[in-house]
Amino acid sequence: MSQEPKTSKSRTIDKASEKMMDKATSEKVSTAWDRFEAVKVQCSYGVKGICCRHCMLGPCRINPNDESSRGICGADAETMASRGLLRSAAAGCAAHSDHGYDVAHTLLLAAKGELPNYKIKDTKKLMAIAKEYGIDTTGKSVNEIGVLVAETAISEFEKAHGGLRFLKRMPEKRLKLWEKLGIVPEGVNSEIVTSLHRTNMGMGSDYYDTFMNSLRVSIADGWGGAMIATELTDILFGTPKPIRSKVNLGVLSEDMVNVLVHGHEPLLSMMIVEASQDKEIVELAKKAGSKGVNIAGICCTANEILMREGIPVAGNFLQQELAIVTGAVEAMVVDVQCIMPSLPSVAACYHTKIISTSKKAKVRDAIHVQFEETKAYETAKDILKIAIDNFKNRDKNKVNIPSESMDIIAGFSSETLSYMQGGVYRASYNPLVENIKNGKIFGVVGIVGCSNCKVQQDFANVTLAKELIKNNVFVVNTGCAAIASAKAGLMVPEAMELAGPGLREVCEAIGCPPILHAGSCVDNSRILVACTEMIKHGLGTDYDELPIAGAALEWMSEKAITIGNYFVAQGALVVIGVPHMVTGAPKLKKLMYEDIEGITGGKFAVEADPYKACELILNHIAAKRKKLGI
Ligand code: MSK
Repeated sequence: MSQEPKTSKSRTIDKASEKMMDKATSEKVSTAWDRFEAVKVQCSYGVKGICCRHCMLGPCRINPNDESSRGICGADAETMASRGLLRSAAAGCAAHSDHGYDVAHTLLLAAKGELPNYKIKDTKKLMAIAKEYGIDTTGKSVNEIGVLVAETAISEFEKAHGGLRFLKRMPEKRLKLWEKLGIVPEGVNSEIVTSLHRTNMGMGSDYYDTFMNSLRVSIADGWGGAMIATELTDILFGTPKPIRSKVNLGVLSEDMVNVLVHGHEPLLSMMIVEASQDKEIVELAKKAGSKGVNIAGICCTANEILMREGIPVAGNFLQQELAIVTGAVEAMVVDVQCIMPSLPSVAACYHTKIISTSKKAKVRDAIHVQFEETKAYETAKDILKIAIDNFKNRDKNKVNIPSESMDIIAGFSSETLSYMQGGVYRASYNPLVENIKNGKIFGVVGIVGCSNCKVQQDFANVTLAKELIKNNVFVVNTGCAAIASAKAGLMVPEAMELAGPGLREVCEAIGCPPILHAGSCVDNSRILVACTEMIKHGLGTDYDELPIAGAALEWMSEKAITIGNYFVAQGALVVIGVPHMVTGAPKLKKLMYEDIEGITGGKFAVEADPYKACELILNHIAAKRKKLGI
C-alpha cells in the first residue's frame, strides 16, 4: 500500500524545523522523518512486545490471536513483554548511571589534584552531600572532602548490598512500602546486573515479579545513578541558578564558526565552552575570517551548559540532523546517548565535521577525538581548531539559518526554587505548599522526555504545558520537552499571560515563569527532590497523596521507560503519549495501567491527545486534592 509522504507542517509545530525539513527535502537529504515513513509498517510483534531473541532456540514470536501461543522454551506473551520491559529499564538505568559514574570519577580525580582543568565549584553543595553521606568534615580541606564524597558516590555504584544513601531523603512511609514490595535497590550496578540475569533464558517467567523488578532497577536510577549525576555535577560545575539565553536554530551565526555540542555529559562540553573564549582560539577564528566561535547545544548536553553557563540551545532530539541541514555548522561534537548514527551521512551533504569523543560511543564515519579528563582543555581546543579550520569549507550557497530563536530563562534547580521562595536565610518550600493548599496552584506536573517521529514534533508537549498552566498547574520541564517549551516561548516571564490567575499571582510573587526549566534527563532527580520537599513542608505524608503527575507524551528513549517507572513506583500518575511495547501482553498491560495503582499508588496511562491528557491529569489532581481535604 502506498503512503503519501507527510508534509513538513504535519511533522512539526516548530517553524525552524519545518523550514529545515523542506530544505533537506529539496537537497535530497534523508532525515529521521523520511526514514520513519520509509519503514511504512513497523514490526507488529515488536510493537506489542511479543517477540524474543534472548536465546538461540529463537527468535520466537507469539501469535496475538492465540492465547495458547508460546515461544520454543514455553515463554508466553506476558513473560516476553515483561522481560523486554525490564531489559529496557535496566538499559535506561545504565545510561544515566554510567553518566553519573563518570562525573563521580572526574570529581574524585579533580579533588585529588590530578585534573588541572576541573575544580570544585559549589562547596555549599559539597558540604551538604558530605553531611548526608555521614562524612566527618572536621579539619578537612575542600579537596579532601571532595575525595571522600566522590569515593562514597562511587561505592554506591559498586556495592552489591546496603541500599542507596539518597533513599534516606524519602519519608519513611514510602521506603517501608518499597521494602514490603521488595523493590528497594541495593547498589546501582548490581541492580543492572541482576536485571540482565533475571531476563536471561530460563530465568523469571512471572510477569508480576519481572515488572516489579523493572521498578526496582528504575529506582536505582532515580535515587542512585541519575541523582548522583545531578548532585555531583552541581558540585563540580555549580548548582544552576536562573540564567537567560536563547533557543532554536536561529542561535546559529552567519559569521561565526558554529560548534554544536550534543549528547548528555557536560564534562567535555563545559571545557569547550571555556576554550571557545581562549585567546588563541579567538585569534585563530578571526584569522579564519570569522568573528569568533559560537557554541550551541543539542539535547541534554545543551540543557547542562544552558543551565550553568547560559549557552544557547540549537534544538531538541529531532533537530540534530536539521541543525546540520542549515549548512552553517562547522562541527558537531557528540558524547553519549541520543546521537543518531545518521549524522555522518547528513554531514556528508554539507561541510560539517562530526566529532565523536567518547570511547563508549564511537560513531562510524566520524572523526574520533578521544576525551580524557586529564587533558580536557587541550582536547577541547583541538576540537575547536578542527571546527575553525573547517570554516573555509562552508558553502555560502547552502547556508540557510532559520530566523527563529526564542528567549529563555533556565536554571531552576530545587535549591533555587527554595531560595526564590524565601531568600538565603528563609529558603523554603512553604510558599509553594501554602499556595497549593489554598488552591492558587492546583497541582504540579513534570513534563519530560524526548521527541518522536510517531507524533508531531513538540505539539503534544507544548499544548499540554499550555493547557496545564491555564488551569493553574505549575509545570516543571526537563530534557527535550523543556527545549520544546522554550522554543514555544513558554519559559519567559511573558508566558505568565497564559497562566491561570492563581498560578500567575504566585509566579509573579516568586519571580519565576509558570513553566520551569529544571535541566536534563538525569535532572528528573531534581523533581524527586522537589516532591520530597513538598511532603517535608506539610503536603501529605507520602508521594501518592500529592496533587502531582508526570507526562512524557513524545518519549522514545529507554531512559524514559526508567524515568516513568520510578515515578510510578513513587506513587505518581504518569501519562505517556506513545504506548510501551507491552500491548500484546494483556495481564502485564493491566498491571501497569491499572492494578499497580493499588500497589504503589502510581500508574501509567496512555493518552496521545494533549487536551485529553490534560483533562486526565486535572481529574487526577482534583481527586488527590479532595483526599487531602484541600
Ligand atoms: S536528550 S533521552 S531525546 S529527552 Fe536527554 Fe532528549 Fe529523550 Fe534524549
